[in-house]
Amino acid sequence: MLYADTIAALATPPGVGGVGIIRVSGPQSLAIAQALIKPRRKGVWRSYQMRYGHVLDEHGQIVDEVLAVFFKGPRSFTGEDILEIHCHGGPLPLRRTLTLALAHGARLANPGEFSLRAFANGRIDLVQAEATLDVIEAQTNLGLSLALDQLGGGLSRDLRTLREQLMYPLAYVTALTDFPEDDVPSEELQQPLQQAQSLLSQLLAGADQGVVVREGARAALVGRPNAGKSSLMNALLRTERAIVTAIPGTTRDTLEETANLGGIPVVLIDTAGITETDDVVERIGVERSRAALSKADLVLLLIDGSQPLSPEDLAIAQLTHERPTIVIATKADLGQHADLTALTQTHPKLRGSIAISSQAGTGLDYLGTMVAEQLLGGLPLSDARLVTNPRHREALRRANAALEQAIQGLREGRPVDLIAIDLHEAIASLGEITGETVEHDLLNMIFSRFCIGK
Ligand SMILES: Nc1nc2c(ncn2[C@@H]2O[C@H](COP(=O)(O)OP(=O)(O)OP(=O)(O)O)[C@@H](O)[C@H]2O)c(=O)[nH]1
Ligand SMILES: [Mg+2]
Repeated sequence: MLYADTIAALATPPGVGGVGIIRVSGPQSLAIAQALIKPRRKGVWRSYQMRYGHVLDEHGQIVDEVLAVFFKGPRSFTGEDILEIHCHGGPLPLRRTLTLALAHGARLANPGEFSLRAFANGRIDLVQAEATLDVIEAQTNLGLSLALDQLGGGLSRDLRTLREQLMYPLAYVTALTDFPEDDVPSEELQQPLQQAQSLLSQLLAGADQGVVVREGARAALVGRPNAGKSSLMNALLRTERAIVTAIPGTTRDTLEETANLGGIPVVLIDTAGITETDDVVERIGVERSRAALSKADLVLLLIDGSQPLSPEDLAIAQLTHERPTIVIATKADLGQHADLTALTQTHPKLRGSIAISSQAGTGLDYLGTMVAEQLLGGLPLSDARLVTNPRHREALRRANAALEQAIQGLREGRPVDLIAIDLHEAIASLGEITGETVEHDLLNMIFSRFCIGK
């Protein structure tokens, strides 16, 4: 066991709830259970068995009525002895129980320290530790199922396979470095390397999509005043988030809210209608609209479909030429009077157009699918295993580059020690993902993102 000290923390969110859990991990866990809790039934603390009893303070006074479970290491989340005390979910019983645990030898855990211990004790690898956080923070069902796959070790298995495929060639070329006059059996080494490369490419191919599913993307709704931006925002959110009126210039400031579109958490940015104006507030709003536009991954350009296309619409369309754009003709329930040809034919980054009605609800599902598909790079969601974490994607890219170099080196008959260096580099990059070869600073950075008690 790596840690001599025992940590404790509130594992449930602070505040009032039905139940609140104090979690303790480390060699003192059992002693703390024995000192703190008086079980109703006599007997010893057995692993995985829940016991009913009372937490008593140093004077023998009852602090709370609790259920408690002891997990004997190494078959526990952290790999250490763990005690979980299920208190009533009020701040006072929880705080007093935690204080008692600290008085009996535990110290307060740092953010993510339970997961860090699980990692350090070999219970989970880094991918799984990060996936734990992703499960907690998942914003859509799709994000959740990808995180659960990683938590279950799906990605870790692929990475292990990759590593094994690279190990044999590495061992071979390393051995050959002592016999530089020997021929490299290039053919024999190419095969496992190419297998590895094909798996690596598969993982990388889905990674851009995976990262979007996990991190989400930003879509700005822009257009003339009264085009129907706020109405669409509300319709996509299925709630009356933004103020809608018939008065042009209703929205003054940008407004952000996350919607689940096709499994992707999309931050929708409602903006002030873009127009020439002398009104100081409105002008600042328009500035913000332009800023939102320039930062968006995707622009939703709204044109009031119930009116003919205007020069203002075309001028606003000009502003969107730099960014991928979907053109939306609004208010379809009033009839389609805007001819969008002039606009759609001149837009260099047009990604599609659609007529919708926020009021009647028509076209919204299809719009959601269009947005999701665009954000996924114009492709349907890959059914391969998805890498979702940008850190993993970055390491996979480095592994891939090194591997490519090794394969080419073999083909060109480069010195074996150079090929060994490339293979080493590839394996090390893969190890960074699972945490086998990872810098201490990076570990700290990753685990400090967790909350206390996780
Ligand atoms: N018939 C119909 N009216 C709509 C639809 N969408 C919006 N409207 C009306 O159009 C007017 C303007 O709608 P908003 O959603 O406030 O438009 P906006 O683009 O946010 O306007 P600003 O905030 O002023 O830039 C309101 O009177 C809405 O009721 C629609 O699908 N059908
Ligand atoms: Mg508005």
